[in-house]
Amino acid sequence: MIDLRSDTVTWPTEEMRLAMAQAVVGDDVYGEDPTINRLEELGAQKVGKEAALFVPSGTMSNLVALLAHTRPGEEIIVGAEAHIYYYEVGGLARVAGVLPRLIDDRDGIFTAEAIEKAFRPPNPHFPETRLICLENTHNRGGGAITPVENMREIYDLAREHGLSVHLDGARIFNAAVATGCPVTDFTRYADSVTVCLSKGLSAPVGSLLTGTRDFVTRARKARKLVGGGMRQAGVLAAAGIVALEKMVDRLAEDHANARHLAGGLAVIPGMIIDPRRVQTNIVSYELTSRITDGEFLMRLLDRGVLAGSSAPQRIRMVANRMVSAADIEIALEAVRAVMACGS
Ligand code: TLP
Repeated sequence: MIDLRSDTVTWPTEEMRLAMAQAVVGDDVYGEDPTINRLEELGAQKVGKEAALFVPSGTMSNLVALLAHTRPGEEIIVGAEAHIYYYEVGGLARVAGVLPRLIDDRDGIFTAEAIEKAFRPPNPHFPETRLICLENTHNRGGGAITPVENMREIYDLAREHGLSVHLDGARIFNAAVATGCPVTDFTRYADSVTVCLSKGLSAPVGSLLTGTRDFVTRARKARKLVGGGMRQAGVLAAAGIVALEKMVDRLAEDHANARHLAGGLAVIPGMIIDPRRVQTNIVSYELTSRITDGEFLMRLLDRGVLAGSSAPQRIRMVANRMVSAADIEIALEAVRAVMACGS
């Protein structure tokens, strides 16, 4: 099976499994798991922040960030297509109790101009705006990268207005590898950053929430509140250390495979895709022929290829370590065959 549904499908490497088996552990709620402590130090250092917190998932990392930055009833500025708003079960409203003020992030790129328009003047009718949430790379925006320059402008704007910035950097290492910029060029323009270890970096579980020491202390308490205080989770953190140390540079292979896939798809009739917009590992395209997304996915599955749909007639394929360049050719052949008999 060629699994292009997500980069979350990646299995841990042999080196990760070995590190997991040998991990020295302790009770992390007491702060006594040496492997988690090492991962948190390493993560903070890689992202250029004072501290980091190991959490089970990207969703929990973002939720804990909201809990640590805001109080119930406050407002956050967030993209209408952002993972925090779109895919996190409404945790922002249900658990953090914040009000989302939505901006248009359809193309996956944030600008200071769009964010500034969302600001409201002081007025007794309005909630207090506290936080700007960004996502880089942008999942529903097809893996788009918000350039460092935009991040800087948004951060300056946030500072001017006394707001904080949270970056959902689930795939921030993809942005760094694709642009050739150090990851800290992006992360310096956010007060807190979520980094996922279990996507392209192939760890089986886990994310890091990074920020100042003070912020991470508050986040640690919020993590406990939502049940994310793990005990001997050093067995998981061990894989995360391998992910950060060994798996970042190879993301370039996923990007090359995604580009190749996009180029191949662009010449197949019945779909709209602009390969120039494929900057990282996510390939998103629209079916314009009669075949529905559901039928398309089912027929691809019959040919041994798994993909996903992110909206009606919109297909998502994500290059990942489990899929080789040769597999991409096979996937393209399968798409050609499905479109030839299905359009
Ligand atoms: N994204 C998943 C699905 O939830 C859609 C995927 O397959 O891409 N931020 C971003 C930008 C993400 O893409 C995801 C996962 C998360 C946060 C949440 O991470 P997890 O799955 O660890 O909770």
